[in-house]
Amino acid sequence: MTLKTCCIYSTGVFSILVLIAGISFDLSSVFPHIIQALVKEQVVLRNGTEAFEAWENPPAPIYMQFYFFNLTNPAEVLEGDRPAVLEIGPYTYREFRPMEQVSFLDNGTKVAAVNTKTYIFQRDMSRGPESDLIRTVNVPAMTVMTMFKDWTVTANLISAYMRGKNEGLFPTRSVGELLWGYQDGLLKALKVLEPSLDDVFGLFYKSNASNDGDYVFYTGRQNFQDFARVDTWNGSSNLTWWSSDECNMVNGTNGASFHPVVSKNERLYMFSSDLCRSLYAEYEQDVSVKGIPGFRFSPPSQVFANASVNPANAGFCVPAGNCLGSGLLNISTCKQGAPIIMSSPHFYQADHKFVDDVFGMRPRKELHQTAIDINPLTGIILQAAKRLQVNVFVQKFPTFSQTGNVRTMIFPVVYLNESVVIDDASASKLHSIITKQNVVVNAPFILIGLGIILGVVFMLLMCRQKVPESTASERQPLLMPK
Ligand SMILES: *[C@@H]1O[C@H](CO)[C@@H](O)[C@H](O)[C@H]1NC(C)=O
Ligand SMILES: *[C@@H]1O[C@H](CO)[C@@H](O)[C@H](O)[C@H]1NC(C)=O
Ligand SMILES: *[C@@H]1O[C@H](CO)[C@@H](O)[C@H](O)[C@H]1NC(C)=O
Ligand SMILES: *[C@@H]1O[C@H](CO)[C@@H](O)[C@H](O)[C@H]1NC(C)=O
Ligand SMILES: *[C@@H]1O[C@H](CO)[C@@H](O)[C@H](O)[C@H]1NC(C)=O
Ligand SMILES: *[C@@H]1O[C@H](CO)[C@@H](O)[C@H](O)[C@H]1NC(C)=O
Ligand SMILES: *[C@@H]1O[C@H](CO)[C@@H](O)[C@H](O)[C@H]1NC(C)=O
Ligand SMILES: CC(=O)N[C@H]1CO[C@H](CO)[C@@H](O)[C@@H]1O
Repeated sequence: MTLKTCCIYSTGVFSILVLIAGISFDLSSVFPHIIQALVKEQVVLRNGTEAFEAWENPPAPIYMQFYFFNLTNPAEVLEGDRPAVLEIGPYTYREFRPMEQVSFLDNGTKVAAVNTKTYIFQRDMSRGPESDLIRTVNVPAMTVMTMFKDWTVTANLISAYMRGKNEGLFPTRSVGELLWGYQDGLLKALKVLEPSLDDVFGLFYKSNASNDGDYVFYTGRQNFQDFARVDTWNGSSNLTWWSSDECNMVNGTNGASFHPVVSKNERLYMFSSDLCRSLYAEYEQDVSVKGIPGFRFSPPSQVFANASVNPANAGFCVPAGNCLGSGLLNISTCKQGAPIIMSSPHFYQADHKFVDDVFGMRPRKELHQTAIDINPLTGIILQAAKRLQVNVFVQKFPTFSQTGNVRTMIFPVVYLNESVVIDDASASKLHSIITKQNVVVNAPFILIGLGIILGVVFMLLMCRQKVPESTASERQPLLMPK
């Protein structure tokens, strides 16, 4: 055998080996397992890892945007008409939420921290200044009236005081006051009787530059699925109900960086203290954010359905048996008795009667749903928007003339959109990771392709070798009998 034929035969053998290797790698999915192992290696909160840095100081800017509903027909509403509202916004704040007082516990399997949030007003991303005036329902008055409605004597005194001060049901207040707090005259007067009372009211009063308590997170060292999951909050480990945390958590993951490797049929659990409960989101569609592929997850409508549609929600009828319609959540107990009802913006996914009750509600999926887009290969959050609306349960109290002839309704005050989009630096880093992973994931197919090409080369070489040999030595047509 010449060197040349030897080469040709090794090509053939090699092509078969490469083919076998490619097919067996593909069948055993060894490369995806290697990637999983690499991800596991990365997904741990340890001083120095990138995951730790991103967790400690989320690199992408988070924005909190508020949209108010300005009431245009207060006099008619007091007469019993439907309210007509105009959406006014956005008023945008940049949200900073670093982890502070970080210390590792239990040999690095857990980490304790507080999450301090600061909101900085962004005038250039807002419709107007924080001094813009909004006409909406008087929440402190509504709260006080709800509390004292059955105490005729006290109610009469309070009602007389309000008449004296000319306090109505629908005053105007500035955006800044409504969000971050103002001293309320009625609460101040009541404080004389009850010194422990706080006379400042604001929807996000005390939320700025403060933390909401002590957290202990899992670092993911023991089990990477536990990465950044909350173990305890203020010493309590019962985090699915009544615990409070201002932010959204994906299975306890605080905010927006990582959810280890996601599949389409998975449920993502989110905890929201604004709702005092946890929600889940399900796969909805494929998306692309800054050129990176992702899965969009959003809460299905059953999450918000009333107890007769989804019996699992019976626990959210408070007091027991007292169910509001679909899409509403009574969080009065969370808010010191203020008659606050949460919903999706514009009552998206809620019973249509709430939309019909207020002129100016236009629910739209793209604008008003909560959604989170996750890159499935890495679990990194590409984009997220948490959207919630704050409403007040308004009703007529015979003991308070201030309520006039107002109809019983869910009155929308403001909705928020807390959103984040992956920053460009992280996006380009992610791009190259995904490219590399694609190469690795496709390695078996590349091997199979290579095997086929080598096989073809081998066959061509075999044919070329045979033809010249026979013509040269015998000088006879190939298939002629001798
Ligand atoms: C992480 O390491 C840096 C530098 O070594 C140190 O200053 C910092 O305190 C460490 N952080 C924690 C939470 O241990
Ligand atoms: C702490 O972790 C290290 C490395 O993971 C291990 O070798 C050591 O035994 C652990 N110590 C305890 C007390 O668990
Ligand atoms: C929040 O607090 C920071 C610093 O304490 C301050 O600069 C900022 O203006 C405050 N934001 C609001 C909305 O009050
Ligand atoms: C909201 O309505 C009030 C009363 O009609 C008006 O004075 C105010 O300018 C409106 N606010 C905005 C931001 O348009
Ligand atoms: C909301 O819950 C509170 C406290 O449980 C209750 O007193 C109130 O009646 C409820 N509101 C509505 C509108 O059901
Ligand atoms: C629950 O929702 C369904 C559908 O929206 C509605 O027909 C039903 O009346 C609601 N039940 C209650 C108790 O609100
Ligand atoms: C937040 O949602 C609102 C509508 O709900 C939308 O108009 C706005 O553009 C969103 N903000 C960001 C930063 O995506
Ligand atoms: C992926 C994952 O860990 N999912 C868990 C999220 O939390 C809920 C309950 O809080 C669990 O049931 C899920 O298994």
